[in-house]
Amino acid sequence: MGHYKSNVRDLEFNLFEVFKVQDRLGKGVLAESDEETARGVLAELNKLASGPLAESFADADRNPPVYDPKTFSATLPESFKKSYKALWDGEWWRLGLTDDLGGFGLPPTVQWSAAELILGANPALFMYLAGPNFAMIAHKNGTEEQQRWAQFIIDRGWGATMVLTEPDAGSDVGAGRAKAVKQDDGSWHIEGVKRFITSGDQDLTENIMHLVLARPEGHGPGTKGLSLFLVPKFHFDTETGELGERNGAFVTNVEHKMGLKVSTTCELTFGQHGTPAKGWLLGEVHNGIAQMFQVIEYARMMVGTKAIATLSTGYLNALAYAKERVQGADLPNMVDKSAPRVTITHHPDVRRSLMLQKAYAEGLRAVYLYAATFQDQIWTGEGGADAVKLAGQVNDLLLPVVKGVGSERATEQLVQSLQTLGGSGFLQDYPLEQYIRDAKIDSLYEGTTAIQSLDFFFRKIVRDRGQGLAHVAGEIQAFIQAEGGNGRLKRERELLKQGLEDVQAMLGALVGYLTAAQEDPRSIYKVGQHSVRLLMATGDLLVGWLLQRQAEIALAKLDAGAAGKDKAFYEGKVAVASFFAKNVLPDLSAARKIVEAADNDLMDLDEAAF
Ligand code: ST9
Ligand code: FAD
Repeated sequence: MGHYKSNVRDLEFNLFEVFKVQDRLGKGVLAESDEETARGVLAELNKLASGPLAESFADADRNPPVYDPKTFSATLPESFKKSYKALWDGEWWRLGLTDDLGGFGLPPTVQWSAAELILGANPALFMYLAGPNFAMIAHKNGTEEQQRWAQFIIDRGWGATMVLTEPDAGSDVGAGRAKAVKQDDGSWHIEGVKRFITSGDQDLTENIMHLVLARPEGHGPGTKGLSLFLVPKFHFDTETGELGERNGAFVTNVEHKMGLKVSTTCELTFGQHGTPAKGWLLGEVHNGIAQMFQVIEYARMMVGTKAIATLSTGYLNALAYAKERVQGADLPNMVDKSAPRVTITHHPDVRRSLMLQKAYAEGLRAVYLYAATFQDQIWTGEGGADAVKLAGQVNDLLLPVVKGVGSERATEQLVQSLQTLGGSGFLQDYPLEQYIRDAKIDSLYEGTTAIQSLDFFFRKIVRDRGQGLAHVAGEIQAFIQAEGGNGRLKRERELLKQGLEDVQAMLGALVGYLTAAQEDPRSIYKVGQHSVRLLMATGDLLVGWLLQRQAEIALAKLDAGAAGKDKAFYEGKVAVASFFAKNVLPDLSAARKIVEAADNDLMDLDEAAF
């Protein structure tokens, strides 16, 4: 048995019973697909993920990539290369592509469900698959000539990277100093050092296309002064794609990390080893940060889904262990020293923890798939221009929740999954310790949680004038008022109503502090102190709501006589929604009180007092 425990039943429940994705299939750009195709894809990929992809997960952690400074190259472990080959040969990289570039014609909801299986089994594999996906973005933004290059990336299976970070430019991308110097032949020479570049080198693909942010000489400061350049590892014949000379972008170090070790994290040095690093301006327009954000948006969704995928397999591993492990007597018999010993699933605290793990694993899965339903709408263009615009706003609003809350809750709950295994969880015999190490990165890269929370409040709510938010709040409100479930889950709906009010009040308080900053600029510190709290509270509200939506469907199925495994599945859905409403949603009232009572004592304190 491999380490990966998938949950295809829950993916399909979301897709076909909750979000009714099948209603979209068979039309327009999705004309070639139907429910059976989508289920078939998940079933096949599940076999691959649980078997050949998961197989190298631990080995590649224990035998991480080796860097050779003489050749500036990184070599990956053979076990991992075998898994990558299985994934590549299965043409799974086509899943994320549009039809014109050879995609499978399936919508983002199905693409992300499929992605969860790869990301849960062996996340670095997915990241090395970036070539075709980044090529699609290069194709969309590129000149006609560059569109041909994008096709080479896809057809020849090249790797790709996103290159923003520098030693002094992490969260603050606009502080980047790498520069670009225009050449007479229309190309550019890139000069500088980039840091922490994922997949910067590997020996899986014949070439790598780096998507690099650099500042053309004379351009202004900040992110708006950056442009995006296509910088290949090897030059290539622009007619045939055949490889030529080595370009001057060299990996000068590979980092030693806490986890996700098989994913190379590289220092990438441009134009400092005797060979110029030639790059080409994407689309021949200076619009780098906006172009790069097309990549970042995809990558943020990917990181959130990765965290949630790991949380889910962590929970299912903990559950399997708990059902087998016998320890102690049932609590009512605790004084009887000869009472029969029971499996730890009998202990209330183990049950509490398992149910909370389930709530976040399944609730956050629903959140990322809910976000993907808006991506579906953008993908198909259904509903016309206004509807697609609104779908874009809602998707933008949800991305920091998927990424920020997904990664934070995964980190927190994976520690609880390990706890369920007791001391055994601390051993490398079980995957939990690696899950924790591999998933910790998710709250850091692609914008830390603090950055997600600022994006959420300032850009996705205030700058959006609350339009995306109003749509989501309207859906939650409508659900509360609809009173489905035939009078059942009434208390849970009341708790959800209170949760919605609490989050709205928190937001109101933060907007108030922002408005007050016009008079007292330091008032904005109150926003900065509580933006993560708002983001996390919104995540809990969405989890609570979507679990209740699922419970309503589950109740109907139970009423209709669901039996066997289905009965247990639906009963679990009702139970988890109720548990989350009663045990987590009330915390939002406390969070609201904290936000409403915010002061600036923390900011007035001398640094020496910390
Ligand atoms: C990284 C990579 O960490 C991690 C690993 C990734 C691996 C990738 C692998 C992918 C795999 C793919 C595989 C596919 C396989 C498919 C198989 C299928 C089965 N939204 O607010 P301003 C833009 S990479 C959109 O003033 P500052 C916008 O253009 C490193 N756009 O910002 C805006 O202009 P305007 C990641 C946004 O104060 C402009 O930026 N690093 C957004 O100048 C300026 O905005 C980070 O993420 C947005 N949310 O700069 C950095 N926000 O306003 C984190 C901004 O006119 N730091 N723009 O529209 C930040 O995000 C900062 O907030 C900042 C601040 C840099 C944006
Ligand atoms: P800093 O920006 O120095 O942040 C330090 C702390 O300060 C954080 O807690 C942060 O939340 C907080 N902070 C910073 N600014 C603010 C603010 N304005 N408000 C509130 N809090 C703030 N980059 C790439 O370009 N390409 C890649 O492929 C890539 N892959 C990576 C892979 C790995 C394994 C790692 C570790 C990093 C990778 N990165 C990559 C870089 C990654 O995106 C950055 O590490 C991340 O954006 C944070 O930047 P930093 O590490 O410099 O931290």
